[in-house]
Amino acid sequence: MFSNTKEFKIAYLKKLEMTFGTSFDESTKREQFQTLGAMIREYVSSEWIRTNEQYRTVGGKQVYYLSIEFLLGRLLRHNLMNLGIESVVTEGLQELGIDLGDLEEIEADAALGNGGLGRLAACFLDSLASMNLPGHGCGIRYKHGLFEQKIVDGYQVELPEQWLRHGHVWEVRKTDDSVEVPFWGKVESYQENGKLVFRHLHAETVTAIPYDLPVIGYNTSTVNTLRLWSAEPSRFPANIDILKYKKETESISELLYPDDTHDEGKILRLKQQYLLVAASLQSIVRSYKKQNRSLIHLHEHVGIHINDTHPAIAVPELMRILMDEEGLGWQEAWSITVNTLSYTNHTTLSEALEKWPVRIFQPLLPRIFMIIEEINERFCQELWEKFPGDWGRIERMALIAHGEVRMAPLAIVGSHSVNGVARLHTEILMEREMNDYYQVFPDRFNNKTNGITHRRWLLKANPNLANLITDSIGPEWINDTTQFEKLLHFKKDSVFLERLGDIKKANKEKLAKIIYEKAGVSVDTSSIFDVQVKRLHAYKRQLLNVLHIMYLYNRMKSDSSFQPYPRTFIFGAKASPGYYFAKKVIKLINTVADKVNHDSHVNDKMKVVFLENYRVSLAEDIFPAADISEQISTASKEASGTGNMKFMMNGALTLGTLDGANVEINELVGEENIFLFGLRAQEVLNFQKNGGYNSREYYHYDQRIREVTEQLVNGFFPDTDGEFTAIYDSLLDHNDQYFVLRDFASYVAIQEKVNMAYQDQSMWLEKSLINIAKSGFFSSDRTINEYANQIWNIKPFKVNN
Ligand code: 26W
Repeated sequence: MFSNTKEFKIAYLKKLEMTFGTSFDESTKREQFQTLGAMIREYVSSEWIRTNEQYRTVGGKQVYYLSIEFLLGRLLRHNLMNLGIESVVTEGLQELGIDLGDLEEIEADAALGNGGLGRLAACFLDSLASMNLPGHGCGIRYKHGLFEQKIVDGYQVELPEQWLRHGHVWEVRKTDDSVEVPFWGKVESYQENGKLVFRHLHAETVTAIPYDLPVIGYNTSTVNTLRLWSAEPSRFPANIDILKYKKETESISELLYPDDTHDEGKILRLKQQYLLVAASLQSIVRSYKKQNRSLIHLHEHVGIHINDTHPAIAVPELMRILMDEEGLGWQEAWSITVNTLSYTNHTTLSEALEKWPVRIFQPLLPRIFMIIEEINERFCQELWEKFPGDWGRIERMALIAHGEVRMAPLAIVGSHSVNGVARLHTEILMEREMNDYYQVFPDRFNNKTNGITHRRWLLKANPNLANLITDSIGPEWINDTTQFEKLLHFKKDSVFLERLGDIKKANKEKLAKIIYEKAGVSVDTSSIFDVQVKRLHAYKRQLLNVLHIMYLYNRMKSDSSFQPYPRTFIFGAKASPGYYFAKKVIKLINTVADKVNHDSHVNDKMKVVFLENYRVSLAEDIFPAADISEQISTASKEASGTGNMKFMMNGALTLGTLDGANVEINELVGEENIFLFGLRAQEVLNFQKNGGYNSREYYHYDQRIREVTEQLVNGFFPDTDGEFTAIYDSLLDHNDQYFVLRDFASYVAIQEKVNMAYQDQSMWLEKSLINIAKSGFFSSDRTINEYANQIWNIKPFKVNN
């Protein structure tokens, strides 16, 4: 590349002039950004080609991670960092009078995901490449990513997201690798030299065009690929309405479905899932065959991972390819399929489990449906032999029942591995949600506790802390986060702890500026920054957080002796557009913020901020500035959480329930370095199974609860009558599904403990350091290492230059 700023400047200016035909002085920030992006992408091409070449020629097994979401965020500084040229480029640009930060701001987030599942996929890609593991991503190139959120008069308003408006510097369109994907039509079967063969007739085909993005590993020559498919009209079939066909076809990759826990069941979503799966599998098998290996050995050279049930159609699609296109028999095809596929479950929420009505599924995907019927037939036969006469079990476990195709059972039966994303979650899957399948396939179930890429969420997002760590224990942690343990040596080192405190304070100052710019609220950076950022969902209990704030407000107003340590409550959350309750909670948070922030009796001690349009690039400014990490989901509902890990790695203390990965955070840091409260998972599951919870009791016995709930409907908030009735009713009439009132008292108590603890800064900083030191386990490098060794059986491969 360019080893010094001089070389960089020459190459950069030449590229800019060549690309935009404009002089540097005339060039716009966007032209300057696109020039730099294009330079990097072109530069990595040779390593990219070499990586693929060597994978093809000498490489071992490769894995393809199929995900309907990849929440990538911005890639400019991340790629510069992984290429080890961040400083030469920063200085080179400086010498040209450009601030790299300004160019960064130009790049739109690639928001091709909703939340946890999509961001996990992005972190996994970074770990695979940085660990020289042959692992690629397969996704959809949505024209519009997750909507842009505007808060208007306290309400969420969704605006279409336009990340591709100015093109996308990182992608390469690979037209010649396009694939035809058939929809509709019918299947005809006939004998051919003694074999039953199937032909898909009168299908409406769509052309899937791949756009490839380089996935650049950290400080290595490995460049893996993220292939994003875009739907385009294939050759225009005769006698159809061209415009309708064109619109319908392109609409398949037009938009990311903005729901992250609610199965909409829309046919367009099913088309998206089949486009992703059919295009990916056809292109995977096509490049595999180029290696002149027999398909009999496919599973020894290719692993295909199903990220939740959204790509579960991979099971019948691989069967279709192996049988209909490659001529294998059922049994052969089935064992290859099971050994090639593996599946991860990310949620136990019933409304998130995908079930496709047969009346939608069968006409759209006739051949695929036939194969699922056969898989189901054979599976139920097996069950009958294992559990003769046990109709109930077969009815519960069937892949097709009550006119629906159940996608989770399909993924389980068709995969050799089924994993949960945190230990508690996997236990709940094995003992409850998927116990029937666990009994039949005990060896398939395993746990892989989630992780995050410390390169983005610490090295990039919090460079001051990263430097302090490197100064203290050396740079090895960047490739091996178990090194963090060495930081424990400094837990009594006041100089070190003071630097840690200064870094946190500086990050809080930086965030305070953003809060003032974006939300117009001035916050006190010496206050406790208490942060809850994640999708808005009832089970994540942003409502509990805001009811506590109302309680504090009431107390401050009624009891002048009540002087809690100053606190700034920061929220960031998008609600699925159709999720009425969630949107009401956003309105409530903004209404409370308005009241608190404009009340001079309290606003020197308390501020509430709702940061709009929470996304990856904003999150990178929030985690480094947090003191308290709110992880307060109803126990048993949050499969893992990954925000909790990002806060921990940036020195925030977790305030949470023993849910998801909080359980493993607690085990690592010890309960004196975390703030736990609330019902345990077992208690919640028992209440759900056996009843016995009556929220009205807590309303009656706890005056604090009565006051805050009544304030939702008694005009406490001016001209909002009826605005929050739905919330009020959910708590009292619908018996508070997520135990908000049940956990209220212990939440207030633990918040009081935080209040006291924070006032002993040296003790607080020691706890903060212990959290950082113990966060190494939550690097996605550890997680991917486990997937590689225990599920995919892939080995690191050093690409040599
Ligand atoms: C059908 C609609 C839909 C869309 C997305 C249903 C479910 C999803 C995802 C599975 C929801 C999700 O993002 N789950 C989150 O996954 C994270 C990564 O494993 C976990 O850390 C979170 O706990 C889990 O809620």
